[in-house]
Amino acid sequence: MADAFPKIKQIKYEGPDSRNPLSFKHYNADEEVEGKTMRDHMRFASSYWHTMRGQGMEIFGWPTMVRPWDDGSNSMEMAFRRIPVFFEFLEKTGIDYYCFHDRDVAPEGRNLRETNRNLDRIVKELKKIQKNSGKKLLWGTSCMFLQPRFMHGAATSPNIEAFVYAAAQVKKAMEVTLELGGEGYVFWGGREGYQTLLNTDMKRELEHLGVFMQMAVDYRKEIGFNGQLLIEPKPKEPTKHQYDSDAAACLNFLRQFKLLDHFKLNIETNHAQLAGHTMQHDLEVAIAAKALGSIDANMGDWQLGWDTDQFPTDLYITTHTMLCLLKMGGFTSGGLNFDAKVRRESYEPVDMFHAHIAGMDTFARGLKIAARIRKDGRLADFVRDRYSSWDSDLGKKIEKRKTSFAELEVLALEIGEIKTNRSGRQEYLETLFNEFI
Ligand code: XUL
Ligand code: CO
Repeated sequence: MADAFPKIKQIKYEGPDSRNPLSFKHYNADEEVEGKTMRDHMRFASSYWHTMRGQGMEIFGWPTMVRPWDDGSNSMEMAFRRIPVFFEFLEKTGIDYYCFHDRDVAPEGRNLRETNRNLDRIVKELKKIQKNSGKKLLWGTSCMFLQPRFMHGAATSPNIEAFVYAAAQVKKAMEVTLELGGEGYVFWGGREGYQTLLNTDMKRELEHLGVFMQMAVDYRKEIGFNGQLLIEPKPKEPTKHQYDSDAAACLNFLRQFKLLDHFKLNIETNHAQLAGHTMQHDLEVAIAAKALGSIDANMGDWQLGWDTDQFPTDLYITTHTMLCLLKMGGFTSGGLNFDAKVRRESYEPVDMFHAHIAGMDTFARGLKIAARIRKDGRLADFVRDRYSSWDSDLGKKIEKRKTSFAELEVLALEIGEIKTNRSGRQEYLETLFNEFI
């Protein structure tokens, strides 16, 4: 184990009254909520790209986060040196899982063969340290958006060579995910979209994406990878329109290409917001289709129109998220991955701890609040009661489509003007929700 954070001890649960900033006030891993430990509810993961590769760089500013263990280079030597630092971090925060892109953990070589060799050497090391630490891979993915060869997209590029390269890259990334016992494999459509329709054949690009995903399904079967395949919606950035724009668009794509049985969705808070939705909206869409697989936990800023990937500290969002998860019955292979980065100004290594503690505590509170809302029952009762007219014989008849427009017309004439509408009580329900926050 490295000693990159010599002044920081294991983060412990000290309860809400603790004044120690490096402690959990609400996340108590072994505490049970609705018959399951918090650890098992959350299945927290840290993302390698932000935690280990984030440097606080943006278009107006150079890196601010010059880590004491990192020389900022993309060498193999650095790739090896980061691994024990990351696992020390996971150990000290009590986070059980991690996620990575192929290129986060190992640099590209002079050609694909050398790149794959680099990755193999690093994966060997990751496998060893996973075994010794008990930490696990939640999901792997491939980075097909940084390198200039993917400037026009990967599977949706007008250049067939980009498609070919992407196929080889995903093949390898799926193999290493299997090798590391990953519980899932994520496709986030890095540049699968367009900048202008003037140069774009949308129909053709989507068909290529469909074929690409079908080949991924084939390869998953071929290598005996039992992890869950996931698509992560996002409406824009880096391209102006990303094809996987939101949960509904992804489900439609999966249905069109007969992929629904093979994929679930990885819903990210900030992406749902960029799509003009709430996180709760996209979760409900995914859950209704039995397709919620995993969550990228972060939050955006309503004043900014881009993906700020902030650590989740908004109790309303985490409470709604946990309400959705409890309703669904919890994760099977998914988890809460902090696809989140510390602000550029929070440049000290200790901020990595503050940030993850903040996210974990905010989710733990969200879980406890959600469980109390469910136990109280008033919210669920209200919703159930709101639809009670449908619990009638007529309701069953319509829901089972045992009736017709003509039959309903006769009824409508009998009913006359509707006098049975009831208030939606939004303001009352918002106050009720607040009672628990
Ligand atoms: C980008 C994003 C990605 C995916 C993995 O906005 O969320 O980091 O989670 O490729
Ligand atoms: Co993400």
